Amino acid sequence: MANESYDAGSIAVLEGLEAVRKRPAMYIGSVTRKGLNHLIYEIVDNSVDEHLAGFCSEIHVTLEKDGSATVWDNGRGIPVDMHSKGISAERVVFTTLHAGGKFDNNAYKTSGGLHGVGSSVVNALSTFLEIKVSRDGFIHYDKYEKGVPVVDLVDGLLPTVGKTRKTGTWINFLPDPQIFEKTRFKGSEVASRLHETAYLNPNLTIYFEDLRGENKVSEIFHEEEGIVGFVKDMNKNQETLHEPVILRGASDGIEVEIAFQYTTEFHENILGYCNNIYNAEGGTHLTGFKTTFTTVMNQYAREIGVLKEKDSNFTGADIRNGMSAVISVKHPDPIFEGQTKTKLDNQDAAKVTGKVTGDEMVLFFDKNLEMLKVILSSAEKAAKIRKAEEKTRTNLLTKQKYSFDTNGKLANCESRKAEECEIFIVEGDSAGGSAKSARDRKYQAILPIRGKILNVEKASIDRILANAEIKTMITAFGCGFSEGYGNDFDISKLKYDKIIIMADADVDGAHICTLLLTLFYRFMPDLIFQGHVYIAMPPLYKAMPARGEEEYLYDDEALEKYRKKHKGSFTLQRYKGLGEMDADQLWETTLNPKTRLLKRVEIDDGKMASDVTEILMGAEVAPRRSFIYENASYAELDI
Ligand code: TSJ
Repeated sequence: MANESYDAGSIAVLEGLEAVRKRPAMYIGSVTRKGLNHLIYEIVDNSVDEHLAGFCSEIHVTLEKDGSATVWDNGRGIPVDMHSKGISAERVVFTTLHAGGKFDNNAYKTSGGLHGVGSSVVNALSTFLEIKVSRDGFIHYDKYEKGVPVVDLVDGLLPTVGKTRKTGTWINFLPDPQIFEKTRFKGSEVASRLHETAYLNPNLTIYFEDLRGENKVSEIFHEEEGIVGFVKDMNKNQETLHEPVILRGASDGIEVEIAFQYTTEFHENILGYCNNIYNAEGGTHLTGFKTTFTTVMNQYAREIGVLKEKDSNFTGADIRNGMSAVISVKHPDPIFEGQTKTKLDNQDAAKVTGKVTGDEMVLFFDKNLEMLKVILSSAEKAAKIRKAEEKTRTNLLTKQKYSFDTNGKLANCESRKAEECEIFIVEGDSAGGSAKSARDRKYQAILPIRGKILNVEKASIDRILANAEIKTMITAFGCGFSEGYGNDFDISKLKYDKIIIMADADVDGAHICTLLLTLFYRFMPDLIFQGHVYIAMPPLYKAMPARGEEEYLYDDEALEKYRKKHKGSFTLQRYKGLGEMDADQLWETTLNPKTRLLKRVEIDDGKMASDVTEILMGAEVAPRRSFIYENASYAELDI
């Protein structure tokens, strides 16, 4: 009997993992580098859970020379004893989809969204996965290949490979190149995510090593100040108005922690987390915080006379003008919704976050009147600008309705099927002109923009909307914009599947990219989050060999490679800018989906999101440039 049920069980297991290998994207979101890095986060999240349960203080993450990743912790070690199915509990963890339930060891599982799909999915998608569990005096060993166990059990239990007094879990796995388009983890992104985890878990120390390059990378993330440190990090290149404030509290089994600090900047930057997961689309915790914060601040403003009886209230956006904040909640049963399942949906999270915000901010500001005044004067400034420009804005918006599609500069495409349409935003009139004649007018639209668009980080919303280039863009995309005075953004109305920024590969081009990405990120973030924004990579050179085919080279590295490979003589043509290419060349190199090179812009975690604004704003051009090209990442040949 026992044997029969074991066989039945193991067949079900294999079918389960086979399903993961057949449709990996369903389980990890994508098989690009983003999905690849997710494998590491899936594993690390298990160790973080062990930390939250109170048993683990260290996590070590190593990117190995052979392309595999090693993760180990000093927790209790995955249980290895006999599970009810008649096999080691460890086998159940690695071969059952959503092995959870019985093994849930703490109240705040990092489940929901793309996260928490678990170790079995990583196992299924790895060429091999090796495990050592230190527990009960022994080191227990197991190994899988593409999810299938290759170690013989001893009386249903794992073999041991040594004795130890310590406890913990060690695993090493190699992502399967049959599954993933890219199998090289992106070190900087993994490090950034681990740093974020350290900010959210102040008693945890995370050791990160990247042994793959010439120079070994080694970093230790330990952030005793927690999210206060996170907010300081967000504001590190900004002028701040006060020391960060921390508000903490709990109710109904939900824990809330909020850190904020105002800067002289002209916008808000508020990051939400639930159970350590970044909520790119925000959600109820953010709403709860914002609503209460606005109400209480307006009450204070009247109390101390910043608002007179006849004055109308500050808007929420007025009050949050210049605010950087991190809101971290722990919820026993989180529900995520939204386009990318990254929006917290629990109503009780709004209630409790609101309550903690109200109670704690009153306790704080009653004792810190000076800071209260500084913050209210920032709100006053924002309100003044808003009022002065509100009228103009009304005019602009009505006008905009009627100017729809009549803007002379947009060369629209013929197709109205959004899923096949592309819009190129082209720097400069001459490049715009060539692009217009080179394009496939059936599905490619060209929108030339002149000179430099406004720096949206520095300008008020009204000036931004008054800017001709920006207005044209918003109108062309068709889905409105969100921020501040209402949320009119509707991605379902987007008229193009791909929005492609086409700028020269020089400093000015990088600047244009920066400004456009900042614009999208602030006012149409879903365009980026849902993968609609791309950067065209025009080649720097064309190599024309005496014999053989000519080849476009996209960077200096490619040129080096070419020089090494081609012994014979060749002519090298260097493109200075898009404007120099004729229509045929432009088609071949930048427009033709069969031959062009596009980079999709992806912003994954909250820390990176806050760094975007930060890095994009920094005064120096060089780091910006490298930021764009590294983090507008995942160069994909779009064939
Ligand atoms: F993802 C994974 F399974 F591969 C993995 C899990 C990888 C790594 C590096 C660590 C872990 C992990 C799991 N660390 N700590 C744990 N803890 C447990 O699984 C555990 C330990 C004890 C008990 C208990 O009730 O005694 C329960 C659990 C879930």
